[in-house]
Amino acid sequence: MTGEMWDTLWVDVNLATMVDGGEPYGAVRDGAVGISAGRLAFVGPRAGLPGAPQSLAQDVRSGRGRWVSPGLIDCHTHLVYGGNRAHEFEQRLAGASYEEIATAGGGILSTVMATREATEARLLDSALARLDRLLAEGVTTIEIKSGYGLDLPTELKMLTVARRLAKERPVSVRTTLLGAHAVPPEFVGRPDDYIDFVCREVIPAAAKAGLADAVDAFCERIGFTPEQTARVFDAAAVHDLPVKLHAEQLSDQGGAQLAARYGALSADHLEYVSSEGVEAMAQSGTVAVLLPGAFYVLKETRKPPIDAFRRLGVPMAVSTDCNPGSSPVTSLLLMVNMACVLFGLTVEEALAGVTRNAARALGLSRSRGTLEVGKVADLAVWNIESPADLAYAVGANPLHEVVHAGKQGNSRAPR
Ligand code: DI6
Ligand code: FE
Repeated sequence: MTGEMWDTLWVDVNLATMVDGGEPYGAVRDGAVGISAGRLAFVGPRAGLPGAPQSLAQDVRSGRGRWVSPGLIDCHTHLVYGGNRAHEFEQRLAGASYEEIATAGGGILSTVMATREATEARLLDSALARLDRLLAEGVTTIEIKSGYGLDLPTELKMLTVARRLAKERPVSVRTTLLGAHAVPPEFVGRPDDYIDFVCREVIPAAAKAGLADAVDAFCERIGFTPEQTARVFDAAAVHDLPVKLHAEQLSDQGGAQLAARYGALSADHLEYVSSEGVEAMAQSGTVAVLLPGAFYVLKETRKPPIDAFRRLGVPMAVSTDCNPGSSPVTSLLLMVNMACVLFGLTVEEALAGVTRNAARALGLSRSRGTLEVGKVADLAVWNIESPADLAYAVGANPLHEVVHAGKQGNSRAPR
């Protein structure tokens, strides 16, 4: 080959490129993937390679017929937090509701106390344990929210820990400031004053420190009103930060319409979204992030309107919502299964939900989410017969190895 050789060339692999519009899963049988300087330099059938493999790359690897997909993307997590809320799980099993526990001062606020007390080192350690479980299943990009500090130092501490995780492990981290998650004890009965504080102090400080890639809020009876949420979004816009929203998880607040009006990257949960909300999201191209773990753990019975999303072309993503209250989940593949079984997604839709559409929910469509030339070389290599195995085999982990930005990440089995 003339010019530079690629760093790595994978052959004898089947590709689930997850590129939309062609074969199911964007599949390419007997494919090849070339990697150069951390980016994808070739993606296609082996027969389309511009020369003999050995002439193309320093390092030629056989996948031995395995499947390669984009690295998985967990686009909605609260991975960094202190404490544990197993006792609330027991209370809910005994009949208490999530909202009752929150109103009585438990719920999010109990995690706020534990997170304020925890040192940065301790938060890092506990988050790493959870992160490692996600990475072991092929995750290469994760979004992590703040929201358990609700004061300036702790919100910044959480975001700092989230950024540090990307230095400790082969993973890309996107941080989201969720200052408007709940009203902290210092502002009880004064939610508007708390929103002022978030807008005037927390968002500017996080933006100035480069600690936030996006801003989120919890628009809910036990969270904030659409008006309060709009003020948070206005403050985010001042700092050019994209927005996302916890919308319509427990009740319909019109949050989806609000998110759409602000061109939000995503609206998340959406069990109670109205048809107006779905239409607004379709117009604005806002991704619907589905969180079957929270639906399952809270024994929710109302499902997000999957048919309406499909009909109107609202892109659907799927995520763990990893958090200590409503979704203590550290398996993205389990969420893929649950999105199919509980919500009725096809396997292809669910896998698009943890790749292509998850990238879009993070504003990363140009660099991640599919196997396409020019994108970051984030790959998951699987011991499976077909992509459907990833949704079908509950509790199995067929990951063989991971490549993050062109470099071999954690592998489960020796090659
Ligand atoms: N919705 C959720 O699912 C998480 N936050 C939110 O607004 C749960 C947070 C928690 O219960 O700790
Ligand atoms: Fe959440």
